[in-house]
Amino acid sequence: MASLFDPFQLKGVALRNRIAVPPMCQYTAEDGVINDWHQVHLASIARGGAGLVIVEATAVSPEGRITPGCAGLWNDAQTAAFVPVVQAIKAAGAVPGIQIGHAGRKASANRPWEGDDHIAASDPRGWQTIAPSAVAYGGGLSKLPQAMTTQDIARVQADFVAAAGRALEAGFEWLELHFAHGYLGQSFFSAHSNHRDDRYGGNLENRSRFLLETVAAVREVWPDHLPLTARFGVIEYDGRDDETLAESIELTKGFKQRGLDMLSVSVGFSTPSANIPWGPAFLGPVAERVRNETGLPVSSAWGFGTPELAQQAIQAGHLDLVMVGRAHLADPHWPYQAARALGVERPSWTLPPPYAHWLERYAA
Ligand code: 8OZ
Repeated sequence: MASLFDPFQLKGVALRNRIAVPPMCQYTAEDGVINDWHQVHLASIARGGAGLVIVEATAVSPEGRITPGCAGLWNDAQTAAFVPVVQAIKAAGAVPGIQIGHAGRKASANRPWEGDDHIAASDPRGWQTIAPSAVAYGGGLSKLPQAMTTQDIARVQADFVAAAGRALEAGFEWLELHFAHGYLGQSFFSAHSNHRDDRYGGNLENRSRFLLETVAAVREVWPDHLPLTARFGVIEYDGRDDETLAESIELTKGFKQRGLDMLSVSVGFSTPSANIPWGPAFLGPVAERVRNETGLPVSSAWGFGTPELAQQAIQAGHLDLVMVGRAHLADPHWPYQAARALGVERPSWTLPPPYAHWLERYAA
């Protein structure tokens, strides 16, 4: 039986264990350039022992940012600022990953602690949003996006490819495409947000087209030996779950054919009226079904943040990799503490010799 603390190999990349840190937006970049805070945040978490640390949702273009404080990867200054972060994550023994994305109709928002709503049209901090169709999300995110032309679609796909190239240049070894949470990729797939009547909307094949083309285009520039993954909301909890899940599984098969290496299974967040059954490890069985029906390795997040739940998700075969996010913010040494709680002896992967020396020499 596999354990949370077993190594995990995907393509040419070896993780020291099956604990991964998912992207967690800090909303504190300036003009998309990350800073000392991101360095401290990511380096300290990497030091704690996770196998993989994925940098927050990073926009492929200025209008793709969720908030004005989101990280970006469309220019040289942004690329250069990631280099020391990559180096720190590697020095701490973890694999450096990054999530690239475009927020679509959910872009141009205030930071969560400053309203979490759309920035008013009259505010110079905001911008025109774009989406498959001119349909607003609703609630506090009520700005009407501009429907994308096919030229806009080609341009955003080229932005994804360019950002992937920049991620490689910065030294990242794991690339995740953000196709979840009601952002641009998800919104092409979901009929809640995609009302197009051209080849990018309508039936499953057309609603999948933007995502599949983007995966194929990024795979062309992202080296074959490095993992390419996507985070995708396979289910909405909007009362149409059987159909959505069946369609998501078809889409995932298409991802696999185009060279995607793993799916990070999440919720769609395409409608504010969803009724999500939040609870411990609630996505575990959903992820297992996606893996069983597609043959693609899976990870997931949301509610796996106790040692027992994380270990159980691996041992039960629900997940290949467990994403532990918020628990790492509360305790950057979560893997070390989890190993102790589960009785895993001498987790050398998290105790470099100087730490082992100090912790063991004067043991009480
Ligand atoms: C969960 C729920 C809503 C938004 C992301 C900032 O996915 C998010 C997010 C996560 O990047």
